[in-house]
Amino acid sequence: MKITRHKTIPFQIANPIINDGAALNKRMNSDGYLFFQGLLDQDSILEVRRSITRLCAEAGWISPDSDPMEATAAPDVKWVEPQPEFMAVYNKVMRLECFHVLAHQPAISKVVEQITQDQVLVHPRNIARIIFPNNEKYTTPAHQDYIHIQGTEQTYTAWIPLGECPQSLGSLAILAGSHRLGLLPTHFAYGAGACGIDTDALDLLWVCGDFHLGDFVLFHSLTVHKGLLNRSPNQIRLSVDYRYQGIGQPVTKDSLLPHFAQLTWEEIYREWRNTKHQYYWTKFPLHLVEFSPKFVQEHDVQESRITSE
Ligand SMILES: O=C(O)CCC(=O)C(=O)O
Repeated sequence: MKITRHKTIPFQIANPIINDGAALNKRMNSDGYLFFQGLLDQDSILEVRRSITRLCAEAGWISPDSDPMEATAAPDVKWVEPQPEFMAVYNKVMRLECFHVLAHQPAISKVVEQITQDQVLVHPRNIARIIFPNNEKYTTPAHQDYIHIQGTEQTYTAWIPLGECPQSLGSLAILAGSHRLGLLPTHFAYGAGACGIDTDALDLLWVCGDFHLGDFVLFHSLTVHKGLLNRSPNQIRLSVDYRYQGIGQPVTKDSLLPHFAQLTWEEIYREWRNTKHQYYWTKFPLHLVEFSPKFVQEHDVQESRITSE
């Protein structure tokens, strides 16, 4: 029998168990996610927001008479990845030092270290999201990250909004406990990743909430999650998602490349002021494995249609 659940409940807050490795593990194992409030450095997040909104403003994506930090979209602008107009700005975002450095927030690594019981590898393939309002067709579909990352299932994504992000601005929802179902079948979908999962028959609850500056949600690579529709009248939702695993686990070479791999690390690093967070993964004896295209291959043809729309 098909059980359809539409009920959504609030995130369970993990701050009270932050220093209790056993409790963190227990909750990650049962729920597939951990939601933390106010742990991240606000100034570092705002620096990334300032840098990205400046690039958006230069591209004419921000309403001309507004403060770029408010991320008010210019009328009739609605680009999505991987359209060339989007990628022209996105590749500038990829060059931002502060965007990559933010992935190394100690608060995130400390949690991942307790879960993996290993030294933490921060994947360098960092992702930024620039989500225009009321673009339902391209809202991130329900999916599992594993098919895009591979290496080890024990990879964890930290999703961080670059500012206040109420549900109405299109925050992230998590299907609690869905990682315990293993890898689920996918179908083509518009929106980030282009692979969707039909969740109607899954007897699980969606959890979500309003994010405040400094909040983040960390989830397992098999945890089903989706973007909520950005229903704001004109505000762009800005967020980043970063990935973490234990250094002893396998990792694909692709996870060590820049997102979309349109730029080289050399190009990305050209104007950085500090070298501390450059090529840091090359110092570790990593267990490199190949990425298998078998999970996404069938969707590629359709994905190329998005580019030409
Ligand atoms: O921010 C989004 O819309 C998508 C984020 C996502 O899918 C992820 O963090 O894995």
